[in-house]
Amino acid sequence: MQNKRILLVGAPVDSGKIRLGCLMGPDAYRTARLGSALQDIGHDVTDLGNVAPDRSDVAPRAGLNSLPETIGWTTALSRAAREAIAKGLPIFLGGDHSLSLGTVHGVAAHAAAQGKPQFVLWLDAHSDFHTLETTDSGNLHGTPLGYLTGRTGFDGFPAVPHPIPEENVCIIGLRSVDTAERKMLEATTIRRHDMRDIDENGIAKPLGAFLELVAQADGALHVSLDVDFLDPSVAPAVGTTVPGGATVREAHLVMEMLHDSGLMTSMDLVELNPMLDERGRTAQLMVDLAASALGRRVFDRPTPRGL
Ligand code: 4U7
Ligand code: MN
Ligand code: MN
Ligand code: MN
Repeated sequence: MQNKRILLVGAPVDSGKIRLGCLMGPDAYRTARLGSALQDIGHDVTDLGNVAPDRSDVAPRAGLNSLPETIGWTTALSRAAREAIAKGLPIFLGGDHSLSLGTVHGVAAHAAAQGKPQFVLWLDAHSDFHTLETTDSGNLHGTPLGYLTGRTGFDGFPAVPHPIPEENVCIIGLRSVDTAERKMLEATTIRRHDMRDIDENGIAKPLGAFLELVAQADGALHVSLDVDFLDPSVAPAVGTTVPGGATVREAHLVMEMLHDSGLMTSMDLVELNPMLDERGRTAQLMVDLAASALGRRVFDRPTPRGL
């Protein structure tokens, strides 16, 4: 049996893009019984409820959607993340991906205080590497990796005293990268594996190599799982679907390897929009993936009950 202390932290952030619905994500995960799934494999689970955004007096900016609101979420979630990670392994229940502006900011501060290097695994169809200056859509869920790696162009946001070193970031699942992001990304040492790379080489090798680096550095590892990492045929409940994503088994294998490594110290589940789901199947898949990441094995997945 496992016995980690797991904290569920609701982050009903919906300010990172135009289409609404991600604010229902935390309750969809609760309804799909994330807490008891983790208890069933032996963990001590505490649901801390939902975080509320700080008030922000930053002025709105033309071309950027909900900038003040997103800054208010960033400061509140950074604080909540620092508090939660001091007690155990937080799982942040999104909410759109702009929540990672705050959660990773917070966990990185905790790692720095402990003298540990922070690593980030970004499972996503997109690179989310825009700045406030380069985004065309104005949707801030497309910016967290730019912010967290310390790029300039985030006026109004809290400073990033502990930027994630580029070589400590690994993105897997890429298949939709804007021109501005590609140009910036190509000038970095961020590790990136697009779906063609996964098709040719499988998902285990690049992930295993990254986990090896984390282990050698004795680092902290934050995992940010965007629903659109998955193929839309198995995970329809997301606004930014891109065909050609990870299969159910590829995603589970990532989670199983994360568990075996024992390295994951925090996790985001992001971009679930329950308004777009089909009978809860995407919420359920995300819950099953989180359970795999925390130790549920493929041969002891329960037959669904209560249908
Ligand atoms: B997600 C996009 F233009 N790049 O900037 C943008 F394609 O958190 C999409 O990964 C961003 O879902 C997707 O708006 C953000 C777009
Ligand atoms: Mn994303
Ligand atoms: Mn995405
Ligand atoms: Mn764009």
